[in-house]
Amino acid sequence: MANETTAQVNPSKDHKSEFDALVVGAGFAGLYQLHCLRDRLGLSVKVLEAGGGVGGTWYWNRYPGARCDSESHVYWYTFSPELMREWEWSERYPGQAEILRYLNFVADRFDLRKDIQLDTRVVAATYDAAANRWRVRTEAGQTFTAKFLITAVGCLSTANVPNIPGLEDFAGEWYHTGQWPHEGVDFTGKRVGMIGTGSTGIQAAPVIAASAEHLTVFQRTANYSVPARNAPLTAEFLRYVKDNTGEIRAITHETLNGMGFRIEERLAVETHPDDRESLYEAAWERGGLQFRAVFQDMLTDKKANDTAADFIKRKIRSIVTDPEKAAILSDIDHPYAAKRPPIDTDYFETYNRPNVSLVDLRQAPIERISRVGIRTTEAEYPVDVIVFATGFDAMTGPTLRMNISGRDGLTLKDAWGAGPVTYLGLQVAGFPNLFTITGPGSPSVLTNMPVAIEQHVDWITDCIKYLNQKGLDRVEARADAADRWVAEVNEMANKTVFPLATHSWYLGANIPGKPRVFMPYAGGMVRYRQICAEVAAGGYEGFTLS
Ligand code: NA7
Repeated sequence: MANETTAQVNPSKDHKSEFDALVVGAGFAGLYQLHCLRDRLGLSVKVLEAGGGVGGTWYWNRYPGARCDSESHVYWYTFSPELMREWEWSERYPGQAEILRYLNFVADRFDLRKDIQLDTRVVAATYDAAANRWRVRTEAGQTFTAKFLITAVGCLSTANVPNIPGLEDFAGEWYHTGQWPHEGVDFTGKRVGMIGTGSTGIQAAPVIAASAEHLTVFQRTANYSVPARNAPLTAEFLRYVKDNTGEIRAITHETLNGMGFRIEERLAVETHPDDRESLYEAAWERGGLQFRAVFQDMLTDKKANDTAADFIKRKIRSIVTDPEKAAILSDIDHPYAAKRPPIDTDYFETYNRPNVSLVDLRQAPIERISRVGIRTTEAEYPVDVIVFATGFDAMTGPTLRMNISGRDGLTLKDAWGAGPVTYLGLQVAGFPNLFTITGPGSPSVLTNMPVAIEQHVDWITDCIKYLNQKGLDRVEARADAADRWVAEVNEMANKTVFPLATHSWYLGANIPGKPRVFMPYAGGMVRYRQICAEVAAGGYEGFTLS
């Protein structure tokens, strides 16, 4: 997709290399962190960004149908009421191009570009204890140093192209959805094979099918999806947003996961089946992630969850006319929302098109990619284009690939060898003055991300301000505090149905060899925000300050 907002000048290739703080990544997190440290604390800050433009996730994920699952009036920054009034969304869910325009608007509005260096991938970061500075090296061989290093690299930014034998021999084109060509891909007259039915594949399939000669979807794990019911926003709703910026921000701070809706108090297990059905039906019609809000116990009680799962499976079978396809699509092996729940526009309906077929990889796994297509243990499917909608090395991947070494030569890779160990998802013991925005152990991917990001950035900003005010130079998570936090993360996860989806990327299970640890904090944003605030109010309890 050609996008005028990405043709950017790169004004920041100057020679200064020493800063108070380095921020890696210029998506939602990096942009706001730059604004806070530079404009509120007066620090010298440089943002290093691998992409050719700002926007993070929304710079890279340009696949057909790419759209946010959070509703637009809560998927933005809320730190500035003026900014909320100046920007106007066009649809209930913002599309990729519109979010990218928004982030570019923010970069201009707060004059951020001059401190962002684009096309700059960080390949190493080493803590120099004697100097108390982080030394950061880029792919091009530039070095920078700073007292504080802040990773704003996102949770889903390391593309996972599965290691399927034969890809190098494939005669056609192939793409990963998270590294989509800016000029777009023309599917006209092409036979397309798409691997993956997560949120991405579910968004992409209907759009690809509309222009391709034929689309074959390769499904390993059947997935739930609820209609998004996307639509243009009315003038009345836009007026409501402009008039209620404070209330909108307040709601996202009060809800479990920073969304714009509250989860109902009622329990599925105590609701009469007829009433339950009506409530689910109404939620299906309303559409969106809000489906999860129908009952309080949906994610904590398997029996309650079963009622939602059963409803959606019946919906799938009622939409998809071919009984064989319907059976494959509705044969879902995990609780609803235990893996990230997608929302869609005409996903299941797409299987009723004559040019769409479905391959059940559970029955016959992919064996290899041949010169002409995708070969399973049962058949070969000739294709001209392969789309890998195969997700990401989530949560730890983007941070680990920066080759971070802390105190006494401890590498992050070793520190996280058995799975990520963090304190509050914000810091790692052994890595002084390193902050990880929406790191593993924080609510991150279980929330509406901008809300989690603003909370982290504000907390980090306050922490650095505190150090400066007290004449302190160093903050480091204590190992015992981190261990206690990991126990809390596990305890919260075990109160939910999340761990029952044993193959989810929340657990790292999509990446061969990755430790299986439930990575995000499932205790909810409200509880998490309160814990973080108490830690700060208590003089940064659990951290060593020196
Ligand atoms: P996901 O949710 O990780 O989905 C990836 C899909 O690709 C999923 O269906 C996987 O099946 C499938 N997959 C992955 N590797 C393979 C191999 N080797 N063979 C066949 N199928 C495979 O990624 P998305 O990009 O859809 O979504 C990521 C997040 O972005 C999303 O949750 C939102 O938060 C935004 P599996 O289920 O592992 O069997």
